[in-house]
Amino acid sequence: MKLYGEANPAPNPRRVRMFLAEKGVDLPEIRVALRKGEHKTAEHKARNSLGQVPVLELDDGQTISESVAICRYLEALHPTPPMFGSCALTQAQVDMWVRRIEFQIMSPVAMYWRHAHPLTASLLAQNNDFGESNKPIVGKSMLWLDRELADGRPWIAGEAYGMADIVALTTIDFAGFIGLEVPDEASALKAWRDRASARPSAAA
Ligand SMILES: N[C@@H](CCC(=O)N[C@@H](CS)C(=O)NCC(=O)O)C(=O)O
Repeated sequence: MKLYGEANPAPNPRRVRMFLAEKGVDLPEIRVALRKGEHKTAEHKARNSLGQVPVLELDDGQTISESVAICRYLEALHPTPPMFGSCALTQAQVDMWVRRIEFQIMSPVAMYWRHAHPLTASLLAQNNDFGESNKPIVGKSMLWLDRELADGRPWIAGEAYGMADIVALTTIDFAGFIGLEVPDEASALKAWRDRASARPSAAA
């Protein structure tokens, strides 16, 4: 089994590396240079028709795309420690939070990145006004997550660190890289980020 990914700050391949680090599982990763367009070659599109990373390639050549789906597959192979919840309730809570982070924070971050950031300007016809319009949405969503975390729970989906924390940390770190910082007043979110960043897996 091997991964196709890209170096940080690319957030989606980092999710899988962090997940593997939490599990203590080692997998080779082949880097697909996004800046050189290697993800849009026929060779990579044969692995993922959307031309994106990460991709997990199984020993028989089958491939799985989408970072959360890859982690789900790896969770089934390596169930301990559980990263997608350990009972019906916590499993649903992890799913709920993964989807919330993706829709509420990752989507506007991605739209800002694609449509307003100079590093993507040569890759598509940007709509700068639309891109910029996502900036306040990201701030508002981060403040929403901060209010959620102000109840004192240690991790996003509750008592256990898991996939929702990985999706959130990779998203928030990437947002910072492109200039969308966590608002100063978001003290619970910043405290959560410090806890999550202190785990060895954050270095992945
Ligand atoms: N929903 C996908 C998103 C994958 C994605 O957007 N990956 C980025 C790198 S972090 C990429 O390949 N971007 C190039 C592109 O979309 O053309 C996942 O979770 O894996």
